[in-house]
Amino acid sequence: MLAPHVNSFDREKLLRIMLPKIYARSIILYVCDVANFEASIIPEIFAKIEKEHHRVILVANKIDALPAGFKLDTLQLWVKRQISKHVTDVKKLEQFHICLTSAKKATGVNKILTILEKTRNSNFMKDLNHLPKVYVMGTTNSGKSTLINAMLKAKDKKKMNG
Ligand SMILES: Nc1nc2c(ncn2[C@@H]2O[C@H](COP(=O)(O)OP(=O)(O)O)[C@@H](O)[C@H]2O)c(=O)[nH]1
Ligand SMILES: [Mg+2]
Repeated sequence: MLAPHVNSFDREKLLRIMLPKIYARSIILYVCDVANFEASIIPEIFAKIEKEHHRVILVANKIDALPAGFKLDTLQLWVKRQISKHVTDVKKLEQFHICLTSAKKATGVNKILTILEKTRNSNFMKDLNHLPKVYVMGTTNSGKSTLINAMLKAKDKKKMNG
């Protein structure tokens, strides 16, 4: 969505146009590149998430690119700590699910589908007067397109297996 080289004027303008269009009580799939985590965070989006009622699936993508033997438990904790730097109210961390994925190798994708399904059927999304909205966000090259394709494939596979 936003490349790091987008100059600040364009960036502000883009965010100003785009952020108000997000429906309240939505699901936000926020895709980060684990190898470039800090640069994958768009603070304005985090501020928006915190102000409104959304559920966030923080996707820490490209785990296949980590050095062999990297402990995923440790990574999960590390990601949580990084997010906590970007929210002012720690209680808001409860809105976040953290999913470690490799969109390229389709690792961790089923967990996202399960969370999406549970959230869609939960009280959180009850009585909406529009279809539930899911937004896929993240900086350029974090893997959004690859993830969407992997999710569609995994969903087809699930359907075929009944
Ligand atoms: N190693 C690795 N590369 C990935 C992964 N997901 C995406 N990529 C690569 O990252 C680049 C950007 O991916 P893309 O889905 O186009 O990102 P987008 O700009 O967010 O839509 C492409 O070269 C992808 O092949 C992943 O899980 N692991
Ligand atoms: Mg893309």
